[in-house]
Amino acid sequence: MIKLYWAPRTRSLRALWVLEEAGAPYERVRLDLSAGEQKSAEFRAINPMAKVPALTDGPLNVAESGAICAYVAEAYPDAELAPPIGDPARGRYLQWLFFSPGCIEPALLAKSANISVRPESAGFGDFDRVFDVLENALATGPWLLGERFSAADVMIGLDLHFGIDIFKLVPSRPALRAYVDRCLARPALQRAKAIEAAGV
Ligand SMILES: N[C@@H](CCC(=O)N[C@@H](CS)C(=O)NCC(=O)O)C(=O)O
Repeated sequence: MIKLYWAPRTRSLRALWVLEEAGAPYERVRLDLSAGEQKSAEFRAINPMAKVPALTDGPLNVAESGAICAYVAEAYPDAELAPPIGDPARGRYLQWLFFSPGCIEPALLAKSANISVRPESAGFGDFDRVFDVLENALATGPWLLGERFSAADVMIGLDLHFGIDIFKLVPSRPALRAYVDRCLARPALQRAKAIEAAGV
């Protein structure tokens, strides 16, 4: 059975949400980050980066929230969280899955740290371009792949929720706001948030 190593108010919410969407049976192991439990030798054997989330599934270890979303989507195909190999929608699915750590996170980091970078050198181009591209992708919606919800929405939906609602770094454009609200209305995300609030 999957064992999820997690902590509240972290990127673990992505893993909780995707597991809840998949309907996967899983056990949670909460780490106390302030006590440094993520730095134990036992946990570093699972994630050498000493960060949550990470999961084990029998002998398999996987860390990085994007990789966890991809793994869960493929391990539970009946939940239809990823277009299968051979489906043309898989191209965009993979693109959006990688867009979160590859473009959105660095754009948010650069903005919050007030770092300016040459758009030609920065993988994300520039901050406005990232959110213009997302706004355009969501113009037809309701999800990044149109009518199909996918694990990429877990990554990007939470990036936008945090970027707009929590860190207030991303301007709340109507298409982005409506998309975040659709994500927040999903029962699986509500269950994940309830787990986070309960802390167990
Ligand atoms: N790229 C990683 C980032 C994971 C990450 O930064 N986790 C933070 C919480 S959001 C953490 O574990 N921090 C504790 C520490 O670094 O000691 C992912 O997407 O999973």
